[in-house]
Amino acid sequence: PISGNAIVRVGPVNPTVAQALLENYASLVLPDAGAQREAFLTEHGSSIRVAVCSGKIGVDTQTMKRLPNLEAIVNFGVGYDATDVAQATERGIPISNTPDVLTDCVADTALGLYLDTLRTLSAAERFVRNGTWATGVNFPLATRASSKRVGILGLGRIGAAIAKRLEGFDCEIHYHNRSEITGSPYTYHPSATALAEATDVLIVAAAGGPDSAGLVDAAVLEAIGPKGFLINIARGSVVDEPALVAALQAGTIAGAGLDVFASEPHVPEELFGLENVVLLPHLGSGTHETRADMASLVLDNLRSYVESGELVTPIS
Ligand code: 8YV
Repeated sequence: PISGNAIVRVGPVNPTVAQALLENYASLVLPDAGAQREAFLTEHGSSIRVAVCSGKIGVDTQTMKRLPNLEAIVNFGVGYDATDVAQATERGIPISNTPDVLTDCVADTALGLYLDTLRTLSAAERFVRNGTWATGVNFPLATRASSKRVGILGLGRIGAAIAKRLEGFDCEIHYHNRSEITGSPYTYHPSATALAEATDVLIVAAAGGPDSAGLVDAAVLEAIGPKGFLINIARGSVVDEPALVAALQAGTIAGAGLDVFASEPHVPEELFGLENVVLLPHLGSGTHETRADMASLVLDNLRSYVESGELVTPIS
């Protein structure tokens, strides 16, 4: 059996999870930074066997090195790119995440951003609230959202759920993925640039991490073009953010809808004054129902590991 002082919470996690960690396990909490963190790692580092973290603050390279007897990482979130996966793999440390339970809500958010960005709904709402409409001015026309050619970058669970929703809008779905998906009804393209060239809207749904970093670069943005849009509900790291800011400022792409950023909660200030971008605070999975399901799955993984040494939803 694994006792509470062999379990550590790294970074903030969902309140239900944080409470259960304390009440059911009397687990430890890694201090955020500085001398306290150092003292904690010196005292407890070698007795820690399980770390519970989130997709935002994971078990990074240095922290993991200081936990020489770490056996498992339980991650709140489907994405685990904040954790040093390479080191975990090398040391044989399994990681669990929270797939499936958040797919619908993240896909719904993608659709919300898609409609908002093309139809400029948030800008229109500001136009009413700030009294401009009342002065007799007409709100500018937007872009049709139905019947577009949409490219999904990363056709995993979430990408497929987005595609399914877009079929309801009579969109033509194209995708690029690490490998072509046998039997997929959608059109495959061998690169992100080719996908962007063939479509009106590029939706990023790829996992974060070193393999996808900067995948949407200046060349892909150029392929999106002045009439094309970018939607990102995945990770800010997948997009070259300075290149995106430049493209939005210059109008070399028509617009973007972003739920994620390179260095959250920091959003490039240049974007605040632009009307061709919709900005959300990484709320993709943020509903009462889904967060409760994610918390349950995190606690199921922890309980199972503590009791049997097996995670319920390990990453493959
Ligand atoms: C979470 C997410 O809010 O699941 C993910 O990968 O990005 C979000 O659902 C986040 O990871 C929680 O920290």
